[in-house]
This record gives sequence, structure tokens and C-alpha cells, in this order.
Amino acid sequence: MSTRKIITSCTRDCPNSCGLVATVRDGRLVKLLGDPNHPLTQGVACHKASKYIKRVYSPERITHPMIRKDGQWTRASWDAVLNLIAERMQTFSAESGNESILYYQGYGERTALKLLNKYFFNLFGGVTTMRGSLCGGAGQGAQNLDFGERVSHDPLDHVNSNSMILWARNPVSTNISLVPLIKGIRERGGTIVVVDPARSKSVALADHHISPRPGGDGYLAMAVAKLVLAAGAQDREFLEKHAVGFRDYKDILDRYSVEELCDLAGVPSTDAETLADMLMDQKPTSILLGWGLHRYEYAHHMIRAIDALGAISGIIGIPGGGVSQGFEEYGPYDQQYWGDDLNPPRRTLLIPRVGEEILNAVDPEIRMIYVTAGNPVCMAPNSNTVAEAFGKAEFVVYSGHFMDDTAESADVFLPATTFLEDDDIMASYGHNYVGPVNKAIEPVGECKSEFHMFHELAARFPFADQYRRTVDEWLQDICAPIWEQGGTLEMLKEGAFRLDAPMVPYADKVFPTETGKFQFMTEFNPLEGASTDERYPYRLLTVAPHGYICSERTMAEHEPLPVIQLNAQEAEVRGVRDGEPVLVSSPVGQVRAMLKVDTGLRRDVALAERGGWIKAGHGLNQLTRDVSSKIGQGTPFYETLVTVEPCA
Ligand SMILES: Nc1nc2c(c(=O)[nH]1)N[C@H]1C(S)=C(S)[C@@H](COP(=O)(O)OP(=O)(O)OC[C@H]3O[C@@H](n4cnc5c(=O)[nH]c(N)nc54)[C@H](O)[C@@H]3O)O[C@H]1N2
Ligand SMILES: Nc1nc2c(c(=O)[nH]1)N[C@H]1C(S)=C(S)[C@@H](COP(=O)(O)OP(=O)(O)OC[C@H]3O[C@@H](n4cnc5c(=O)[nH]c(N)nc54)[C@H](O)[C@@H]3O)O[C@H]1N2
Ligand SMILES: [Mo]
Repeated sequence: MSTRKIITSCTRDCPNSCGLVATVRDGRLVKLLGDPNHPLTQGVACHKASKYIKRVYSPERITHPMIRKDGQWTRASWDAVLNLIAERMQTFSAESGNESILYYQGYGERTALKLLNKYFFNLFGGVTTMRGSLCGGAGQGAQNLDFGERVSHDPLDHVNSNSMILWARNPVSTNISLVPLIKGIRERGGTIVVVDPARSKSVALADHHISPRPGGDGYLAMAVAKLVLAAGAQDREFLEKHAVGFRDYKDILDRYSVEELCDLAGVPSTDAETLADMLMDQKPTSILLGWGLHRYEYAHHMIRAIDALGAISGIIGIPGGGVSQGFEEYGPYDQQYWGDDLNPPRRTLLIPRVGEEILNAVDPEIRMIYVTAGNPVCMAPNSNTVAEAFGKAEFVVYSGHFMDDTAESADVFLPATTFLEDDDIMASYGHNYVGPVNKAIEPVGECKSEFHMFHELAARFPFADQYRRTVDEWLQDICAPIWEQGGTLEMLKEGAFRLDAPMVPYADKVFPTETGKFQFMTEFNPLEGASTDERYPYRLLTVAPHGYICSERTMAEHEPLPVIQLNAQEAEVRGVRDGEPVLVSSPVGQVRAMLKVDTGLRRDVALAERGGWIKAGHGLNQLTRDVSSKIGQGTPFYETLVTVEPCA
């Protein structure tokens, strides 16, 4: 019996990007645990990592290419499917132009070699692609306005924090390597506050849980800023020397009393006092923003008000401080390998409105859609429209692991390898390390990596020679900026490499903004983002599940109905009961769900977990509206109002 241990990195859609050790016995993966030598993740990986083995060997996994004919999926050879795709691409290109083809790159795997997916389409002459984000667009856009460029504190800098605010962030479920750092702050006597309308699992780590009205956080941040200013505890030097717009921001604050702001935020004023006291007495405070804040049309109001609070209370550019959010997962690479400079700019469609955008595309219409590592029919907003758009396309290619909602709308299924069957490099959107992706096992069945699929597809086109290089040759070029920082491919195959990124961003108080200074929000319209509708009294929050990442699941793993939580008094008002099925309706759709009554939940919230498949009876994005955030082209999933009623 031969047992091998392979160092690798988790490439799933998660800020943690854990260093992993895969144990392989006789060619079969038997264990997947944290790599004790990873400087940040330090041997800890979440429970989803060890469970991932089941996913790799799941009987539901599609492990050979398939073609759908007359509604029936049939097994096909790689040659047959690749020939078909090449033939269709050429036909659509000749008849309607390249822009009749849409390439949709999902969030499922964001490694170095994934740049080359788009490179393939750009070698082809460029096609229609997506712009904007289903994930962090709004927050990044907002922080860019304040700081010039969003740069977060290295997570290891939190050892210098004496308190922390987890603002719309749930690391216990979504970012496990922060947990020991958070516990460390508490062990040093520091306070942890969670700001979240829902009682997330991270509340267990906190001294206080503040539960604002969804979308009300801007007001809360403004109330706290007023308290800090009233106490004369603002960072005068920072405001005078390193910031612009403070006077105008102060004018906005002066329009309200602390009580009014807390009222608008939906919290008692003692909550604002708790935060203000902490920021003043337990310096430095680190504020960690979660993705929950991004999913609003006016997300930038909230995020900019929190950035402003950070500036006023003197935590910007300070070890242990900062208003941190995410990192650039594609940042470390040579961006030319997206291939965007190979052609004149091609058409892009707005991802927050992907369904409508596809349906409305003209000159040319979208005739073919090619999806990799994403499940937009399930995960993009307003699923019914997305499904209609995919249904209308003449030819849909899906590359992935399972027969999910998007695969169901496809004509060709390309079975992709998981990261355990691939060689690659992985950077993170939650820390500053790049790590190796080393192949632990041979591809299951006939699965192929995305790289090899495009490689073989390219062989069917005149530009074959430009694509035909080995994985290592490509990595050498794509990762050139990492080599400039002292890394080598050999080093990177052995373990994580820390990028040349600051532990403490803006430590010199110079900001890459136009003014070189921190820029306060200077305009604020209170009417924006305050929509309510009597017919739909609850705001639907569809948050990250603890046990799964987004829609990465199998049919067998679904409960018969998604669970929706409602406050106990509201359940009574609606005449619905705990443990019984209910009908959840929004202006755009309806879903049946199982009611769970919660006495502690805010009365204005309906809480559920995202990611369940439509075909399994879930599909909560059938309820969500497809609008774009005002800043950052993000997706305001939580701008969805619903009502709940008994189910016939
Ligand atoms: N287990 C697990 N891990 C994951 C994922 C997953 O699905 N499951 N998904 C991955 C992805 S794609 C991402 S982007 C990250 C997300 O990581 P997180 O941001 O940590 O997780 P979310 O659940 O998206 O949002 C965090 C919290 O924001 C709260 N929230 C919603 N609206 C508001 C609001 O208006 N104000 C405040 N203060 N809070 C609000 C929600 O109730 C939720 O508890 O996690 C990644 N990791
Ligand atoms: N209602 C609601 N909807 C949301 C959100 C929300 O909060 N509420 N959050 C949004 C967020 S933050 C995000 S990031 C998006 C995610 O949206 P998507 O990226 O569309 O959805 P995922 O479910 O993450 O799908 C990723 C898929 O990629 C596959 N995959 C992984 N690695 C590879 C690979 O190497 N090759 C191929 N071909 N496939 C691979 C996985 O098996 C999985 O099926 O969803 C968004 N949708
Ligand atoms: Mo995300």
C-alpha cells in the first residue's frame, strides 16, 4: 500500500484559501486537512475541506462528457464535444459575429490558470463577457472612492488589535483562520462586537451583538462618529493633514441627532455608545467588513460611512486598526494573460442583471453561452429571467462538476476536474499568500481541467500555437510579478509564498486618491435605499450557509424545502407556524419554504441560506430582484422584500 502526502491549497470560493495536506492512498484521496506549515491557516481547515473528498467521489458527479439531444443527455467522447463546440463557435461567429457568443466565468475557481479561459476567447477574436460582480463589487467600488484603492490589513496584523468589529461578516462560517486571531483579541481583554441583523454563528465569539435594520448600518456608523466627535476623541491630525471632505461630512452628521440616527439604523442608542466607547477606549480597533454589506443598492453609503468612522476615530494606517474587507485574488498575476489587449474592446453585459441583459442583447443577439465554474441560473438574481435567457440561447456549454440548475439548461456538459486533480497556483481574496495547487490524484473518470479543455479546444482553431504550452510554461509567465518579488515556481510548489503587500496599508498616510488623501463621503441622500412596501413587509437576507459554499452541493444533500426564519410575533401576524410549509413571495417570484420561528430575530427580516438548487425545490434567487448597485456594479441581492403566508 502506498501513501503519499501532497501539499496543496483550497481553491474554493472562500477568503480563507487554506493551505492543505492531501493524503492519498493507492491513488485515492483519503484525507484532506490543514497544512500546519501555512503561515496563516496554520493547520486549521474548515469542516468543508475534509467533507470535500465526498464531493470528489460523489456518485452524482459527472465524470464524462455529455451532449443533450432531443432533451436527453447522452454520453459522448471528448473529441465529439470539442468538435461540436468548435463547429458551433465558428458558425455563430460567421453568421452573427463573435459577440453572439457569451463567455460567463463564475466564481467557483479563481486560480492563476483561469486567466487563460478568457485568453482563449480573446485569441478567438474576443466575445461578449460579463462586467460587474455578484460578489464584492459594491464594497470595492465604495472603498476605492475613500482610499483610492481598497487594500486590507494583513490578517496577521490583527494580533495588534485591541478590539474588533465584525461588521456584516461571519468568519466562523466563512473565514475560519480569523477565528484564532479574534479569540486572541479577547484573551488580551479586548472587546469583539458583531454587527449583523441576523444572529450568525460568529455572535458566539463576541461580547456584543448589534442587530441593525438591514441596510441601516450607515446611520449606525454616523451615530457612532457623532459620539466620538462629541467626546472630542477624533484623530485631529489625521482629519487635518490626511483627509479631505471632513467639513462636508460633518455637515451631513449635523443634520441628525444621535437618537435620530439610531432610530433610522433600527438600534437603541446604547448600541452606538458601545461602539463609540470601544473605538475610544480599546484602541486600536480593527473593523472587518463582510460581504453582507455589499448586497444593497446603496451599499456605498454604508461602507463609506464606516470608512469615515474609521478615519474619525484614528484607526486608518495604524497597526491593529483599519477598515478591512478583501484582497485581489487575481492581483498577483500578469494581467495581460486575460488577453483583453489582443482585440478592440468587445461587448460586456452587466452581471447583476444577467438575465435581462442576455434577453435584451441585440446586434448581435446572444446565440451561445459558455459557462465555467459558475451556476448563474441558481446564484444570479431573478432566476426566472436567467433561466429564460439561458433557454433562449441556441447553444449552451457548461463546464463543471454536477448537474446543477445551469447544467440543466445546457446542451453540452464538460466534466471539470476539482483542484485535487490539477496543477495550478492560488491567490486569495482573504489574505496575502499565494499557494501551490499540486495534483493529488489523477482526474476522476474522464474529467479534464479547464486548462486542458481550452488547450484541446484551441487545437481546433488557427491560433492553436499561441495556446499550446505546458502548465509550467504558462505559470512561469502568468506569475512573473511574483518572481519579481523573490518567488520561484519551485518555491511555490512547496508551500505558500507571501506577496509583497503591506501588513498595514496606508501607514504613510498617503492614499492613491486624486488628492493623495483619504476622501470623506460628502453627499448623502437619506431617501435613497429606504424602500419599503406594505405588501412585502420583510427584507429577505439569503446568507452564506455554514455547511456549503454557495451552490456547491448535490441533489442528495438538499432538504425537501429551504428553511426560512421569521420572528415569532410576525409568524403569528401572518398566521404561519414553526415547522410548517409556507409560501414566500416577492414582486418577482414565489418559493415554497419550511418556516422556522425565531424569537430573537428582527421583525423586519426573513432569513434564509443561499445556494439551494431550483431543481431540488430551493432556488431563493427566484425571489431576488436584478438591479445593480449604484457604485461598483455589484448585486443588491438583499434589496428584496417578501411576504410569507400559509401554504395551501
Ligand atoms: N460556509 C461558507 N463559506 C463561504 C461561503 C458560503 O457560501 N458558505 N461563501 C463565500 C463567499 S462567495 C463569500 S462572498 C464570503 C462571504 O462571507 P461573509 O460576508 O462573512 O458572509 P455572508 O453570509 O455573505 O454575510 C455576512 C453577514 O452579513 C449579514 N448582513 C446582511 N445584511 C446586512 C446589513 O445590512 N448589515 C449588516 N451589518 N449585516 C448584514 C448577514 O446576516 C450575514 O450573517 O464567504 C465565502 N465563504
Ligand atoms: N440570493 C443570493 N445569491 C447570491 C449571494 C447571496 O448572498 N444571496 N451571493 C453571491 C456571491 S457572494 C457569489 S460569489 C455568487 C457565486 O456564484 P457562482 O459562482 O455562480 O456559484 P457557485 O455556487 O459558487 O458555483 C461555482 C461552481 O463552480 C464549480 N467549480 C469549482 N471549481 C471549478 C473548476 O475548476 N472548473 C469548473 N468548471 N467548475 C468549478 C463548483 O463545483 C460550483 O458548481 O453567488 C451570489 N449569489
Ligand atoms: Mo462571494
